[in-house]
Amino acid sequence: MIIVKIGGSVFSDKGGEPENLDEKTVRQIARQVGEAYLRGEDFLIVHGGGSFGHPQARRYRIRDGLAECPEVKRIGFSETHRAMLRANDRIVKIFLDEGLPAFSVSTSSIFITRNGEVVHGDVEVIRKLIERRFIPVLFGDVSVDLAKGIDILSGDQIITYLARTLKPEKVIFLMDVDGIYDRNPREPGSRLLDELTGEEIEHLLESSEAAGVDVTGGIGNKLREALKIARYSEVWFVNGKVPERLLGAIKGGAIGTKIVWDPSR
Ligand code: IP8
Repeated sequence: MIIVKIGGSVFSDKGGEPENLDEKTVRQIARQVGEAYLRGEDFLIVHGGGSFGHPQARRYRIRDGLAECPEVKRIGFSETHRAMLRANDRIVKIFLDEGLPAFSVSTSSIFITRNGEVVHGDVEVIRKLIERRFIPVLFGDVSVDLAKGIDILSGDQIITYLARTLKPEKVIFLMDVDGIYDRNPREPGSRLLDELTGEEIEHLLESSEAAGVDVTGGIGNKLREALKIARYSEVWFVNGKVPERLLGAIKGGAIGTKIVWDPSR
Protein backbone atom coordinates (compact mmCIF):
# COMPACT_ATOMS: atom_id res chain seq x y z
CA MET A 1 0.00 0.00 0.00
CA ILE A 2 1.16 3.52 -0.81
CA ILE A 3 0.14 6.71 0.99
CA VAL A 4 0.23 9.88 -1.12
CA LYS A 5 0.03 13.31 0.48
CA ILE A 6 -1.13 16.03 -1.91
CA GLY A 7 0.21 19.21 -0.35
CA GLY A 8 -2.08 22.24 -0.26
CA SER A 9 0.30 24.21 -2.49
CA VAL A 10 0.19 21.44 -5.10
CA PHE A 11 -3.58 21.43 -5.66
CA SER A 12 -4.12 25.14 -4.99
CA ASP A 13 -2.45 28.53 -4.95
CA LYS A 14 -2.35 29.43 -1.26
CA GLY A 15 -1.77 33.10 -2.05
CA GLY A 16 -4.58 33.24 -4.61
CA GLU A 17 -8.35 33.55 -4.41
CA PRO A 18 -10.04 31.53 -1.64
CA GLU A 19 -10.94 28.00 -2.69
CA ASN A 20 -9.02 27.92 -5.98
CA LEU A 21 -8.19 24.42 -7.20
CA ASP A 22 -5.66 23.41 -9.85
CA GLU A 23 -7.81 20.76 -11.55
CA LYS A 24 -5.21 19.96 -14.20
CA THR A 25 -2.63 19.05 -11.57
CA VAL A 26 -5.09 16.94 -9.54
CA ARG A 27 -6.11 15.15 -12.75
CA GLN A 28 -2.54 14.26 -13.69
CA ILE A 29 -1.96 13.01 -10.12
CA ALA A 30 -5.12 10.89 -10.35
CA ARG A 31 -3.93 9.44 -13.67
CA GLN A 32 -0.56 8.43 -12.20
CA VAL A 33 -2.26 6.84 -9.19
CA GLY A 34 -4.62 5.12 -11.65
CA GLU A 35 -1.79 3.59 -13.64
CA ALA A 36 -0.31 1.91 -10.55
CA TYR A 37 -3.75 1.09 -9.10
CA LEU A 38 -4.66 -0.84 -12.26
CA ARG A 39 -1.46 -2.86 -11.86
CA GLY A 40 -2.75 -3.93 -8.41
CA GLU A 41 -1.26 -1.32 -6.05
CA ASP A 42 -3.39 -0.09 -3.12
CA PHE A 43 -3.54 3.61 -2.27
CA LEU A 44 -4.57 5.97 0.45
CA ILE A 45 -4.64 9.69 -0.31
CA VAL A 46 -4.35 12.54 2.20
CA HIS A 47 -4.61 16.15 1.05
CA GLY A 48 -3.82 19.38 2.83
CA GLY A 49 -5.87 22.52 3.42
CA GLY A 50 -4.46 24.82 0.73
CA SER A 51 -6.66 27.78 -0.18
CA PHE A 52 -9.68 26.03 1.41
CA GLY A 53 -9.10 25.21 5.11
CA HIS A 54 -6.30 27.62 6.01
CA PRO A 55 -8.11 30.96 5.46
CA GLN A 56 -11.06 29.77 7.62
CA ALA A 57 -8.79 28.29 10.30
CA ARG A 58 -6.93 31.62 10.49
CA ARG A 59 -10.10 33.71 10.46
CA TYR A 60 -11.63 31.82 13.42
CA ARG A 61 -8.29 31.20 15.18
CA ILE A 62 -9.12 27.52 15.53
CA ARG A 63 -5.60 26.69 16.81
CA ASP A 64 -6.26 28.84 19.90
CA GLY A 65 -8.93 26.36 20.99
CA LEU A 66 -12.45 26.81 22.26
CA ALA A 67 -11.87 28.87 25.43
CA GLU A 68 -12.34 32.39 24.02
CA CYS A 69 -15.69 33.22 22.35
CA PRO A 70 -16.84 29.58 22.19
CA GLU A 71 -20.06 30.50 20.33
CA VAL A 72 -18.09 31.99 17.44
CA LYS A 73 -15.48 29.22 17.62
CA ARG A 74 -18.07 26.49 17.25
CA ILE A 75 -19.39 28.13 14.07
CA GLY A 76 -15.79 28.54 12.82
CA PHE A 77 -15.02 24.90 13.57
CA SER A 78 -17.90 23.80 11.39
CA GLU A 79 -17.17 26.37 8.66
CA THR A 80 -13.51 25.28 8.47
CA HIS A 81 -14.59 21.66 8.18
CA ARG A 82 -17.08 22.60 5.45
CA ALA A 83 -14.32 24.35 3.49
CA MET A 84 -12.27 21.14 3.72
CA LEU A 85 -15.27 19.08 2.63
CA ARG A 86 -15.56 21.31 -0.46
CA ALA A 87 -11.88 20.74 -1.32
CA ASN A 88 -12.25 17.03 -0.68
CA ASP A 89 -15.38 16.77 -2.80
CA ARG A 90 -13.68 18.42 -5.78
CA ILE A 91 -10.61 16.22 -5.48
CA VAL A 92 -12.64 13.01 -5.05
CA LYS A 93 -14.79 13.99 -8.06
CA ILE A 94 -11.68 14.26 -10.29
CA PHE A 95 -10.52 10.78 -9.18
CA LEU A 96 -14.00 9.38 -9.89
CA ASP A 97 -14.02 11.05 -13.32
CA GLU A 98 -10.79 9.14 -14.01
CA GLY A 99 -12.58 5.89 -13.12
CA LEU A 100 -10.90 5.49 -9.70
CA PRO A 101 -12.94 4.45 -6.64
CA ALA A 102 -11.90 7.34 -4.40
CA PHE A 103 -13.91 7.47 -1.19
CA SER A 104 -14.04 10.44 1.17
CA VAL A 105 -13.26 9.77 4.85
CA SER A 106 -13.64 12.72 7.23
CA THR A 107 -10.53 13.00 9.35
CA SER A 108 -12.38 14.78 12.18
CA SER A 109 -14.77 11.82 12.53
CA ILE A 110 -12.05 9.26 13.20
CA PHE A 111 -9.24 11.12 15.02
CA ILE A 112 -9.02 12.89 18.40
CA THR A 113 -6.02 15.10 19.21
CA ARG A 114 -4.26 16.60 22.21
CA ASN A 115 -2.56 19.88 21.26
CA GLY A 116 -2.81 18.91 17.59
CA GLU A 117 -1.19 15.46 18.02
CA VAL A 118 -3.29 12.37 17.36
CA VAL A 119 -4.10 10.52 20.60
CA HIS A 120 -6.91 8.37 19.21
CA GLY A 121 -7.59 7.10 15.71
CA ASP A 122 -10.06 4.57 14.46
CA VAL A 123 -8.57 3.26 11.22
CA GLU A 124 -10.61 0.07 10.90
CA VAL A 125 -12.90 1.58 8.25
CA ILE A 126 -9.86 2.72 6.28
CA ARG A 127 -8.29 -0.74 6.50
CA LYS A 128 -11.49 -2.39 5.30
CA LEU A 129 -11.98 0.12 2.47
CA ILE A 130 -8.46 -0.62 1.21
CA GLU A 131 -9.03 -4.37 1.45
CA ARG A 132 -12.07 -3.83 -0.79
CA ARG A 133 -9.90 -1.88 -3.29
CA PHE A 134 -11.30 1.57 -2.51
CA ILE A 135 -8.96 4.57 -2.42
CA PRO A 136 -9.76 6.40 0.85
CA VAL A 137 -9.22 10.16 0.61
CA LEU A 138 -8.58 11.89 3.95
CA PHE A 139 -7.57 15.49 4.55
CA GLY A 140 -6.10 17.95 7.02
CA ASP A 141 -9.10 18.97 9.09
CA VAL A 142 -10.39 20.43 12.34
CA SER A 143 -10.23 18.10 15.33
CA VAL A 144 -11.83 17.58 18.71
CA ASP A 145 -8.89 18.25 21.03
CA LEU A 146 -8.55 16.97 24.59
CA ALA A 147 -6.39 19.91 25.74
CA LYS A 148 -7.83 22.89 23.86
CA GLY A 149 -11.37 21.81 23.06
CA ILE A 150 -10.75 22.12 19.33
CA ASP A 151 -7.67 22.28 17.11
CA ILE A 152 -6.40 21.70 13.57
CA LEU A 153 -5.08 18.29 12.60
CA SER A 154 -2.57 18.63 9.79
CA GLY A 155 -2.45 16.08 6.98
CA ASP A 156 1.22 15.40 7.82
CA GLN A 157 0.34 14.37 11.38
CA ILE A 158 -2.36 12.00 10.13
CA ILE A 159 0.15 10.38 7.80
CA THR A 160 2.55 9.61 10.65
CA TYR A 161 -0.25 7.92 12.57
CA LEU A 162 -1.44 6.00 9.49
CA ALA A 163 2.11 4.89 8.64
CA ARG A 164 2.58 3.55 12.16
CA THR A 165 -0.70 1.63 12.13
CA LEU A 166 -1.04 0.56 8.48
CA LYS A 167 2.69 0.13 7.64
CA PRO A 168 2.56 1.17 3.95
CA GLU A 169 5.50 0.27 1.71
CA LYS A 170 5.86 3.91 0.73
CA VAL A 171 4.76 7.37 1.74
CA ILE A 172 5.06 9.97 -1.01
CA PHE A 173 4.78 13.69 -0.22
CA LEU A 174 3.84 15.75 -3.27
CA MET A 175 5.17 19.31 -3.14
CA ASP A 176 5.37 22.32 -5.47
CA VAL A 177 9.19 22.05 -5.65
CA ASP A 178 11.37 19.10 -6.74
CA GLY A 179 12.10 17.79 -3.23
CA ILE A 180 14.17 18.83 -0.21
CA TYR A 181 16.93 21.36 -0.83
CA ASP A 182 20.03 22.20 1.21
CA ARG A 183 18.52 25.69 1.75
CA ASN A 184 15.46 27.65 0.61
CA PRO A 185 14.88 26.37 -2.95
CA ARG A 186 14.08 29.91 -4.11
CA GLU A 187 17.62 31.02 -3.21
CA PRO A 188 20.12 30.93 -6.09
CA GLY A 189 22.63 28.09 -5.81
CA SER A 190 20.36 25.87 -3.73
CA ARG A 191 20.90 22.15 -4.33
CA LEU A 192 18.32 19.36 -4.47
CA LEU A 193 19.20 16.59 -2.02
CA ASP A 194 18.42 13.22 -3.62
CA GLU A 195 18.90 11.24 -0.41
CA LEU A 196 18.66 12.32 3.21
CA THR A 197 19.50 10.40 6.37
CA GLY A 198 18.07 11.10 9.82
CA GLU A 199 21.30 12.77 10.85
CA GLU A 200 21.23 15.07 7.82
CA ILE A 201 17.59 15.97 8.51
CA GLU A 202 18.44 16.96 12.08
CA HIS A 203 21.33 19.04 10.79
CA LEU A 204 19.07 20.72 8.21
CA LEU A 205 16.40 21.47 10.84
CA GLU A 206 18.99 22.93 13.21
CA SER A 207 20.51 25.19 10.57
CA SER A 208 17.13 26.44 9.33
CA GLU A 209 15.94 27.03 12.92
CA ALA A 210 19.21 28.79 13.73
CA ALA A 211 18.52 31.12 10.83
CA GLY A 212 15.24 31.96 12.57
CA VAL A 213 13.06 31.08 9.62
CA ASP A 214 11.09 28.13 8.53
CA VAL A 215 13.02 28.44 5.28
CA THR A 216 10.94 26.12 3.21
CA GLY A 217 7.50 27.20 4.42
CA GLY A 218 6.32 24.44 6.74
CA ILE A 219 8.90 21.94 5.57
CA GLY A 220 10.31 21.59 9.10
CA ASN A 221 7.13 19.90 10.30
CA LYS A 222 7.12 17.61 7.25
CA LEU A 223 10.73 16.58 7.79
CA ARG A 224 10.18 15.83 11.47
CA GLU A 225 7.20 13.65 10.54
CA ALA A 226 9.13 12.02 7.66
CA LEU A 227 11.84 11.01 10.07
CA LYS A 228 9.28 9.20 12.24
CA ILE A 229 7.66 7.55 9.20
CA ALA A 230 11.01 6.37 7.74
CA ARG A 231 11.12 3.82 10.56
CA TYR A 232 8.19 1.98 8.91
CA SER A 233 8.13 2.97 5.25
CA GLU A 234 10.15 4.32 2.36
CA VAL A 235 9.55 8.10 2.28
CA TRP A 236 9.78 10.29 -0.83
CA PHE A 237 9.37 14.02 -1.50
CA VAL A 238 8.63 14.76 -5.16
CA ASN A 239 7.16 17.53 -7.28
CA GLY A 240 3.41 16.98 -7.67
CA LYS A 241 3.14 19.70 -10.33
CA VAL A 242 5.41 17.85 -12.77
CA PRO A 243 3.85 14.90 -14.61
CA GLU A 244 5.42 11.46 -14.05
CA ARG A 245 7.34 12.37 -10.86
CA LEU A 246 4.77 10.57 -8.69
CA LEU A 247 5.00 7.48 -10.90
CA GLY A 248 8.79 7.70 -10.60
CA ALA A 249 8.53 7.58 -6.81
CA ILE A 250 6.00 4.73 -7.01
CA LYS A 251 8.43 2.76 -9.20
CA GLY A 252 11.40 3.82 -7.05
CA GLY A 253 13.53 6.01 -9.31
CA ALA A 254 12.17 9.54 -9.18
CA ILE A 255 13.72 12.97 -9.36
CA GLY A 256 13.15 14.02 -5.79
CA THR A 257 14.37 13.26 -2.27
CA LYS A 258 14.33 9.83 -0.68
CA ILE A 259 14.59 9.61 3.12
CA VAL A 260 16.99 6.90 4.16
CA TRP A 261 16.45 5.32 7.56
CA ASP A 262 19.63 4.48 9.44
CA PRO A 263 18.73 1.63 11.85
CA SER A 264 21.94 2.09 13.85
CA ARG A 265 20.68 5.43 15.20
O1 IP8 B 1 -2.50 21.67 5.06
C1 IP8 B 1 -4.56 21.80 7.42
O2 IP8 B 1 -3.97 20.66 6.83
P1 IP8 B 1 -2.48 20.74 6.22
C2 IP8 B 1 -6.08 21.68 7.44
O3 IP8 B 1 -2.16 19.33 5.85
C3 IP8 B 1 -6.80 22.92 7.80
O4 IP8 B 1 -1.58 21.23 7.32
C4 IP8 B 1 -8.21 22.77 8.17
C5 IP8 B 1 -6.29 24.12 7.81
